[in-house]
Amino acid sequence: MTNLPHLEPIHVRGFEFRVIGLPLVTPFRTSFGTQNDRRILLVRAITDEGDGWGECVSGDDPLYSSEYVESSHHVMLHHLVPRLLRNDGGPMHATEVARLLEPVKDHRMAKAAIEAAVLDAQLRANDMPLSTAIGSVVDRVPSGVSVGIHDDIDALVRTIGGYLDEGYVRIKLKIEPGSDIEPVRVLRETFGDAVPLQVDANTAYTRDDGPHLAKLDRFGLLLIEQPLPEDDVTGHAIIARQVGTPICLDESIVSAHAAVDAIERGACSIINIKAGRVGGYLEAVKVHDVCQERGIPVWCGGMLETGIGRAMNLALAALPNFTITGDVSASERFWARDIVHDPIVLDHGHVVLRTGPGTGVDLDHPFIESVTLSSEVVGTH
Ligand code: NPG
Repeated sequence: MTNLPHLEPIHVRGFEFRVIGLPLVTPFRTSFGTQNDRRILLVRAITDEGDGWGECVSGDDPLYSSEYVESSHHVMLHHLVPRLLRNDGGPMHATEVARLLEPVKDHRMAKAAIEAAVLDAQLRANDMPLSTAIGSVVDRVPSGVSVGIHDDIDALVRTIGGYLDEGYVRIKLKIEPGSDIEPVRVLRETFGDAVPLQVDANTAYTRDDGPHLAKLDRFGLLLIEQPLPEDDVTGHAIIARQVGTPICLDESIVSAHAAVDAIERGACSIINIKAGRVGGYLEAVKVHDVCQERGIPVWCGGMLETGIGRAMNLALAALPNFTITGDVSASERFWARDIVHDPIVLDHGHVVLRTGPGTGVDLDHPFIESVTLSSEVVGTH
């Protein structure tokens, strides 16, 4: 349940698209590749009532999903924005954005970023924090960290030891065939069974790998995330019957509808929610709700967001059915300098929600300008 229907509408006049480039503090390796830096498409909604900002989580390359920075930019410019500006600056609610964009197939990360910008603008105009609007129930959430694949297990142990010393309360380790059972065994041996640990395969296994993945059962992991390709929901149901560790889906869950389908087919007992992957924060709340109704716990995923996306993720992760610690780490886990003045910091293993209107973040405009690769404004002024 959101409080959004009661807000005053805004009048959207145009959008700014700004691509920035930021180096990662350390390379991040997943089963689909290694990332050293990141281009990020920021979206500014320009309204009569003031600006709002959203962040698109599309990557540089179409490796996590089919979307990437240029595809998102193109579809926003040529297909999404024209649909939103059709009513010529007439009154608009953020809750209408998804319906107006619905005829365009997929491109959920692009839609999510546009909706986030409009939502931020409308919430700021109404002086309401995102957390209040979507029904957050806590003001801080426990913080988990995602750790990339390491060739050198000693280096992996050092990395994870450092994160545990910083206070992270849960570790997620990326795995792929050839780098799975052994690193998990060494981590358990080094840090003990009490450390909350889970693994993420990012679709790197096949339907035949159930018996292999079952070898992870003895390590008491919280979950195994997305072992099979995103379109193989039935395959996940097969794996879920062969493996004792709970199966969690990420890439396969592109909407509340997909979540219900996967749950009904027995493909997962836990769901990772990422607003970008499901087409927006409002759809993410719906995914949360359908999971809650079916007794399926959820956690908040991350997509290497800057402070804008991180602040929005925190509000989402504070909903009641987010009972599993998420990838809501501090800004400095990925960025030497965030694009907001008040970066997300770790506080005794927790991260604190923003309390200001909208996303609640204060953008560091001079820094954003200095890392801008391109920018353009579309619409009327
Ligand atoms: O904490 O922001 C974060 C990163 C968490 O591992 C993480 N994200 O597959 O969930 C994932 C992975 C990812 C990152 C996927 C970037 C796609 C792009």
